[in-house]
Amino acid sequence: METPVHDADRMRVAEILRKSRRILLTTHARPDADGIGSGLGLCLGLRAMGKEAWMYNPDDIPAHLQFIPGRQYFTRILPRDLFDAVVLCDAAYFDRVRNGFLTQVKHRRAVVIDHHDPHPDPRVISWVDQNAGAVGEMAWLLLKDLQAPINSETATALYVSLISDTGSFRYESTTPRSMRIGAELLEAGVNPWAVASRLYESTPLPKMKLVARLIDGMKLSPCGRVAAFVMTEELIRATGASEDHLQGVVNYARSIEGVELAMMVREVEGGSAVTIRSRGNVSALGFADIYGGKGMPNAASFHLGRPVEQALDSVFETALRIADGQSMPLAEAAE
Ligand SMILES: [Mn+2]
Repeated sequence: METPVHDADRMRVAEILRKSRRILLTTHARPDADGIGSGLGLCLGLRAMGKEAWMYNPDDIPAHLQFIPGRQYFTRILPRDLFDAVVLCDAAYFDRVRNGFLTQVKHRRAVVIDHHDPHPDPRVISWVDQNAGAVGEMAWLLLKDLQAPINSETATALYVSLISDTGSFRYESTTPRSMRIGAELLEAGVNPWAVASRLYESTPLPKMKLVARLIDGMKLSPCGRVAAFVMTEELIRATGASEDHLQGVVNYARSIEGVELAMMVREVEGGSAVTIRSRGNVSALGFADIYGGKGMPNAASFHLGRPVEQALDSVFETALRIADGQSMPLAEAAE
């Protein structure tokens, strides 16, 4: 549900954009589908209003997101012009774009549009809606406030943001509003299968080969609730996979029936990087916390100063204890 506070913040942001002529959109470094989709969607919508809008990020649009419309307005070179407004999408702090970003770009107003934690600094003009499944939802509402002409390209960019951050309307972040906005974006000309096939059914062959090898060599607990695999440099080389392809491979282990805690142990300099994914009552964050790691309830990570095989054995044992301790009460309660 939207609160009046959000409405006031949204109106304030809309007012700033209405008055701005040159606008620079941006998102956090190593951008994802929500940041790029909402940023380029806003960029296209604002351009349709006759404004001069650009999107900047120090990192390139990831290969699997290059199809998002509007990339002709994306730049990795920090523009030197003066902007009436700089707008950060999908992050609270401008330093997440790059260190000192706000001091490096000439601007009159700085604006944050985000759906994470409320912005701690009241002096920053921010609209934060934690109930938004994706920032693309917020961008859509904003463009409607501004009565921006919205064509199928703008709608497609926003739709990419929406289905990515809601897991195609599967995650708990999905609300009736997410689905209503999804419907409106389809009415504005989005081809849902064209987008879904680019996002979810275009896995590069090396990645598929990598996943096959990993699942084949995966360690699975007798109870079937804990799964773990080791990612070595040799395996990456042997399958021809690239860094991009490692994104999300741990989710394949979590997606196996019965698995509640999945781990990827990767060979890195000085030891192992452990990535955790969980579901149900098992907390990935609680697990990572034991090792001084960080993350979100169902996705966390930490570093361990041991070689991968040793690290795997050690975390596997801990994982079994955690899965036992945290899942049984839920299972009992369900009976
Ligand atoms: Mn997001």
